[in-house]
Amino acid sequence: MSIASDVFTLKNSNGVEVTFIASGGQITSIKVPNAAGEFADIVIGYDTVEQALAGDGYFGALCGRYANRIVGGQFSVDGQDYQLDINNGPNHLHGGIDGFNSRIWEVESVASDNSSKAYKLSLLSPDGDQKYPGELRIEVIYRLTEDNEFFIEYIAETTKTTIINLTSHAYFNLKGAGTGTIENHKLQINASGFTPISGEIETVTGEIIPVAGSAMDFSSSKAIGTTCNSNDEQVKLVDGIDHNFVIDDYDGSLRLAAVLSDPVSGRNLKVFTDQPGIQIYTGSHFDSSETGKLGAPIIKWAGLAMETQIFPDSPNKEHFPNAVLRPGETYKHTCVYQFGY
Ligand code: FUC
Repeated sequence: MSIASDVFTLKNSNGVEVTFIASGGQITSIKVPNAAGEFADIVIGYDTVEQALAGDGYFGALCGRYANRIVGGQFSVDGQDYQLDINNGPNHLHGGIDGFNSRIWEVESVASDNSSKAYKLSLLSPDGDQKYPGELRIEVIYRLTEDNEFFIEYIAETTKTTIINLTSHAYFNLKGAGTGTIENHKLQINASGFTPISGEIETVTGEIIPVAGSAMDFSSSKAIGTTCNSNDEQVKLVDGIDHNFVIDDYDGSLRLAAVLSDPVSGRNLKVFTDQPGIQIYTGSHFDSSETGKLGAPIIKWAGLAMETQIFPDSPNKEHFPNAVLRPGETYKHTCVYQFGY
């Protein structure tokens, strides 16, 4: 049996190291080199496990049952209405007040070949858990390869028709956690559309609009600060970026979704996924009130979350990708973070 504070480490022969804890499967550090062989911890968070257990709760965590927002916490499946917790303004966010991000996941080492080291994280979510229908069995594989790729592979099955959308919530700062903001980081997203939000409902309106010509245009690599510091209406609503991008050419296969790079350290990060969307979040709610790694305050825009997922509020938007999972089906989701320089 795992306990919340159990710490696990994946390390490859290049010295790349991913550390996580059983609580929320929270990734507590990722150490990667740059071209000069200098290593940095590129995920924001805390210096100690004790702080991680008492802290924010979403840093590096597995989120579910439905990552992101569901308007009013309401949805229906098979003619049955459900009311979930409201824990974020008027909406349900990341599974509500008792999200998977703070559950104790059962962690075991799993057999792997020479080029890949892996752990399996399991969670049994009973029927009615978080007020969702169906008993949900979830397995997540964390796997680090010799090519400096960190795989997150999810599978889940249910006993009753339900909805599901799992994600991982690490915030990256490629210069190193605690060294400043990500304003100078460059971002490129393979998305020609995004799902705009409304200030009134505090999440997506249901529209999908082109990024072309707007502050959300990351079709070519661009400094994140250009967008965060702009007067764009969508940016002003959330003091930065907190938007779902519609990844081009979605067909369920694994493909490149985004590339983040830091001109100062020379490090970069490629995100691959088989999911239709990616929530890009600049950590706009951090207000320096918490002390993070290197003893530095966790400041606004300290890191960038790139959460591969189905779209926000898909259960209430018929034209959005399907988030329904039925008995006998298997939910599958792969996200790969590849570290380079
Ligand atoms: C992200 C954002 C939110 C939120 C949360 C912790 O997924 O969409 O706005 O603050 O993470």
